[in-house]
Amino acid sequence: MNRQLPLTQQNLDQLPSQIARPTYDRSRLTTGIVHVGVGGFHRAHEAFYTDQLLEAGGDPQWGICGVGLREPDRKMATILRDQDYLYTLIVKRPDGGIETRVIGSIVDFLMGCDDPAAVIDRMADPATKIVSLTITEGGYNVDPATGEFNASNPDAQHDIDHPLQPRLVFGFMTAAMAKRRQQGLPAFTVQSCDNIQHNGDLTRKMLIGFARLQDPQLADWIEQEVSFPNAMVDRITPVTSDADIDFLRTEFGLDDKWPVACEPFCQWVVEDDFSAGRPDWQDVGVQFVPDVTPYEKMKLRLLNAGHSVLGILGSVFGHETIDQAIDDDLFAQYLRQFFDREATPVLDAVAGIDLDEYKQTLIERFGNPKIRDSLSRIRLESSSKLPVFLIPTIRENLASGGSIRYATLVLAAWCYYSDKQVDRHGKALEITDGLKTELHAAARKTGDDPLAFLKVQSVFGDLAENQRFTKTYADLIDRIYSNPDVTATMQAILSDESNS
Ligand code: CS2
Repeated sequence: MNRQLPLTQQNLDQLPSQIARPTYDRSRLTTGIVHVGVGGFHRAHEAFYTDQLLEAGGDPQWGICGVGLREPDRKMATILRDQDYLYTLIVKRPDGGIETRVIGSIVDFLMGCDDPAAVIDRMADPATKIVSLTITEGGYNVDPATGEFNASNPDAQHDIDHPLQPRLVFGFMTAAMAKRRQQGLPAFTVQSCDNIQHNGDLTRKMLIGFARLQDPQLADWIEQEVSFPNAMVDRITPVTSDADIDFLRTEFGLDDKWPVACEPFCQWVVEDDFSAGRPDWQDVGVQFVPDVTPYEKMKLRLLNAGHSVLGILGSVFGHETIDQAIDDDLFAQYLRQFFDREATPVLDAVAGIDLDEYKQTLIERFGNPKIRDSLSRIRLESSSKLPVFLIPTIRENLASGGSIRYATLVLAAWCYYSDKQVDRHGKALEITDGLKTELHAAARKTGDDPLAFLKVQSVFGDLAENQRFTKTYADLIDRIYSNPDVTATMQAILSDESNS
């Protein structure tokens, strides 16, 4: 197809009928939600649910204003603005079936680094009821030593000195809260959509921690007035590929500069604690529960940890994608054993959920061959992910006397690739991680001291003081360094365990 139709509001009517599109009147939408961190995940999840709701006749006050705080967000801002904030969601089923829908729930986009006042004003606007966040595990600015807000971050210092030109999301939200308080407006709800246990509680701690450094009275006000619902979020959303863009061009003649692809599965379990009201998301499948703890733990310790197991071991082996790794019988078996022997024994029961079935579903989701979720995405920012996804399982098994070898091998393989930066064939494996320099420097010393990598305190804490752990870890380091084909060690662990 030669003629390419640019994705804009005006062109929506001309799209081929196979592409679903908003039939609600987007010009009536106002922005009740300000979302910081508009990446693939937000666009496949919160914006998707909100679009579904608007399509079902939901209240038009719940349009979304996207916010980017930094220069790397500019590409998204520019593309969305050029496309009237529209983008295509490409849902890929494992059987090859594809559903496409243009999502219309985002109606504006602001860049904090260009115009901080515009972002603060939007958050402080009486129409704004929720500020939601996808700022990644590392974006919460936690001091690893104390678990408190990391005040030594230079950006935090900058924000304390320049309250109206903040850089961190906490500076923006604090400035907006100050304005609301001054004007006698109620607080907005702060809703974290990141993969962190008790993401709402952590956001509360960090926001109040920051506000207290700036204005203790305001911090008290936030403490009393703001709600921070905890939530479990889930939808596998790989990085958009050129093939996704080409697919829309060749199949439909649609020119969308940044669509988003995802799996059919989608889940959002949220504590119903919204001080300023919320969309009727329950009408489109969002689950509201009094306590999200068991759901989030189950997801982080099985799905996300499962990704890390396949992602890190698979990378060192030379696999490229999650489906390729799970298609390899040894990896599938190893993952299942990790789930059953290490992750599950330290999970709480989840009312209404059969864990066996959940694990089986995960294996099917990981196996979706159309998603092609790259291991390089899974490896991103491992230093923020593993302390949330995998290390707690090791700690709890150390405490209970449970098995730790499956998970510990992942840490040893992580050390190997942080040191060598190649897979077992010598092919480069890049490290994209806020702690890259520290990780590499520590891992490089492994030859002299097998436990050197564990000195990265912000990741491992005091794990290096546990003898059962260090013994297991040192043994696995020894094996991987003498034979970087991790499958030999995976095989050995599997057969040892089946004999035990
Ligand atoms: C992944 C997650 O980044 C990761 O390591 O495990 O992005 C995962 O795909 C999502 O949490 C799925 O909901």
